Amino acid sequence: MADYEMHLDSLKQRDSKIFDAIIAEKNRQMDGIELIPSENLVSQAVLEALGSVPTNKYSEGYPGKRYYGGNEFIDVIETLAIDRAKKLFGADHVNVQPLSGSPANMAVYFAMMELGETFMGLKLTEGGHLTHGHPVNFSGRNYKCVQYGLDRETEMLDYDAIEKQARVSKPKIILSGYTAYPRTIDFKRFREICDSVGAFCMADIAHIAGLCAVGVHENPVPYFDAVTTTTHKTLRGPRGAIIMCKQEFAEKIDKAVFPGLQGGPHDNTTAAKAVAFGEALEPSFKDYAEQIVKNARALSDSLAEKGLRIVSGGTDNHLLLVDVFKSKGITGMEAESALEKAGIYCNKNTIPFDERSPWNPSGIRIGSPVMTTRGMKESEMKQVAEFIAKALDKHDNETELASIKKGVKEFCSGFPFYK
Ligand code: DSN
Repeated sequence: MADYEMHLDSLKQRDSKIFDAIIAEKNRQMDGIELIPSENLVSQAVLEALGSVPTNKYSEGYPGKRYYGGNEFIDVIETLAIDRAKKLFGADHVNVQPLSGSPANMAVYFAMMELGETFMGLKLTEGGHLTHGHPVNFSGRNYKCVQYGLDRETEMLDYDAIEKQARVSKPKIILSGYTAYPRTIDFKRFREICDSVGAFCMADIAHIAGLCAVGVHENPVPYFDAVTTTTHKTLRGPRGAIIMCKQEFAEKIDKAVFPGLQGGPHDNTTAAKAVAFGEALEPSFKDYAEQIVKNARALSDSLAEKGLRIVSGGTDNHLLLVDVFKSKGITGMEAESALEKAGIYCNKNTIPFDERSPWNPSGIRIGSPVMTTRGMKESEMKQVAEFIAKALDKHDNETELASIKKGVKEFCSGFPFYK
C-alpha cells in the first residue's frame, strides 16, 4: 500500500482544485462499499505506469513499423503487453491499442462486416451492451442487428432459441459475452452455433476477463475467432481494451484499429496494461478470481435470505441483479440513490423482461471485484448484505442512511488499499 498523496506533490502545488477533487474521490473510494461490477482498484504499479512519460509519445503503427521516429522503447512496452496478453489468454494474436471497449467492438465489426450486414447480440435490457446492437448506438445504426433475449422462466440464455434465430437470420457475426449476465456462458455451444450457420464467432468478455484468464470461467479465446475485452474490470488493469483473434484475422483487425478507427495509441495506458497482465499472470491472481466468485455467491445468498429476489436465483460470476421493485416496492433509481447516501455504490439496472424503463428500472446490479481486491471474504459479504438490506428498508430516512454511512466507513477502514 503506497501513500497516494505523496505521488501528487506537484499537482497539489500546481492545481489545488483538481488535487482536492482527486483526493476527495480517493477518499470516497476508500470510505465506501464499491459494488459496481465493472469497476476495480488498480495497483500502485499500474497507477505509476499510467502517470508516466509514454503519454508524451506518438506511435501510430505497430511495433517495428511506426509512422513516427523515436519508438524504440514504446516498441518494447507494446511488445511486452502483447506477449503477456497472449500468454494470459492463450491467444494467437493480440492488439493492445483499443482505447476502450466500444472502439474494440467497433474495430471487429469494421474488420469483419460490411455496413448493413447482419449480426446477433443480446438485448441491452437483458444484459447486453449498447455496442451489441442497440438502435441508438453505432452498432445498431450501421448494421442490421438481430437481438436475442433470455428465457422468461429461467432468466438465462436459451441456446436452442438462439440457434433457431441464427438459422433464420444467418448473421455474419454472432456475439456472446455480456455486461449484466450473472450466469456461466456456454462458449462451446456458441462456437457450435456459429459453425452450424457459418457465422464469425465473437465474444466480448469485458466483465469476466479476469475470471477467464485463470479458468474460473471458461476461456473462449483459444477457439473463438475474435474476443474483445476491456482491461479495467475483473482484469484489474487501466481503462482500455484489447482484441484477441486467430492469426488469420490479425491483419484485418489490426488495420481496422489503425488506421481504420484510431490514430496514436495511448502508450502510457499500454504500459499500464502490460503491468496489469503481468500481475494477472502471478499465481495469486487465480486466488483473487476464485474469491470474487465466492464473494458474489455469498452476497447473493445473504441478500436472498433477507427476502431480496435475485435474478435467475443466484450467480456464477462476479455480479448479481437484484429485483428491488418486486422485493421492496422501490425502483432501481430509488435503491441506487438510497444506497449512495449510505456510502454503498451500485447502479440501477434493468432486469430481464423489465416493465419499467432503463432510466428508472426494477433492479440494481452489484458485484464483488472491488471489495475482493480490498481483501474481503465471504463473512464480510454477510455484513455488506446487512448494510444493503438496512439501507433499502430505510430508503426514505436520511438520518438512518447517514448513520449507516458512518458504519460503512468504519467497516471499510478495516480493509485499507490506497492510504
Ligand atoms: N459500462 C460498462 C459496465 O458498467 O458494464 C460496460 O461497458
